[in-house]
Amino acid sequence: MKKILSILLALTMVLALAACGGSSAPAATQAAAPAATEAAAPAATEAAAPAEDSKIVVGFAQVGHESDWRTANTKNYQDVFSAENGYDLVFVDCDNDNAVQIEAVRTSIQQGVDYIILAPIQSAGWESVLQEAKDAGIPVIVADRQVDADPSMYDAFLGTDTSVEGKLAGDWLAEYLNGAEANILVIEGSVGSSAAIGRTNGFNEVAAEHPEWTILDSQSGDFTQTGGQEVMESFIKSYNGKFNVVVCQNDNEAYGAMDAMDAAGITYGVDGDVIIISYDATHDGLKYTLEGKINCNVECNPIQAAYVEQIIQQMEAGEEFATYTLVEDQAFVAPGIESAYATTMTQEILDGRAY
Ligand code: GZL
Repeated sequence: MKKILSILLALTMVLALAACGGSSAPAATQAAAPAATEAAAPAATEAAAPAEDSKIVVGFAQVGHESDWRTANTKNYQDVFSAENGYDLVFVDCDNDNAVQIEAVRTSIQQGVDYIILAPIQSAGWESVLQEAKDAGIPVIVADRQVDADPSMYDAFLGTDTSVEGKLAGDWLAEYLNGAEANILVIEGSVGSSAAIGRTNGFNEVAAEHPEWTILDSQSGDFTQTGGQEVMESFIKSYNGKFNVVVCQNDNEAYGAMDAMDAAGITYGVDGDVIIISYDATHDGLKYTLEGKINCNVECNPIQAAYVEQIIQQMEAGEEFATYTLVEDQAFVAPGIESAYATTMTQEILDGRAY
């Protein structure tokens, strides 16, 4: 609203000046003159929205509501960018639809919001919209996932490095297998998302160092439980009895895969035939890890809003701000597993988790 207020104020000043027969000098120059300021002030005040509307307006184009991780991420933004904290959060759930998300960002630009936060469903295709935001003078903070566009096209990135997460999963598996053969099935995240691309590349970098490993298949479960179950059911039809590792690129996919393996009588976890690796380390994901059903869970911290808010406050104050911030991650493993790459789960850890 701040931006709209300033436009209204300038417009009112120009109109006030025209009424006063002001000179043709640019409104900005005249705005400094007492007459313009006095003449404009009441009109500006009358024309301006009520004082409480001087909030910072933030347009947030969120991926969707596909997973427990996303739910925690959204709640975190709504808690931080609240009216009490001085914000008007224009939140759009883009329902995992790239076209909807591009339109949501364009609408924020047309509305003249003060800032745009973008959690991009897909990495590709953002150049023209980011240029439109830049032309409109609206700062853009890319959050959670990354875009392929040059960093000069937006103002800051804040999120996690999913290729590091993928490598961590691979390093843990190599430690756990200790040279044993692995026949691996991968349930990837949403196609074209930096989260899926990063986790796949990071894991494959380690797999390339292990000729005793075979990745039998890799399909997208779109970061949903339904997707994880459907892909796992398809994998079981093709590879039953031939695989001993399933990598799920988020917890909800893991829940779906577990349901499919239960239905097929396939055992998994520390006491089963199949090793499960998952990502996100959400509460239920860590509960299953504590129970030994998931062998290793690589965290991806969704509690990111406070970092973004700090950047916006620094922008507001004209201060230096971080243009690239990575949120720390770690990994957790089931009880009975000792690892140099991961923390062994305990009930105390689960009870202490924020999400
Ligand atoms: C990761 C995030 C991913 C989570 C999924 O940064 O973008 O999207 O891993 C979520 O649970 O759907």
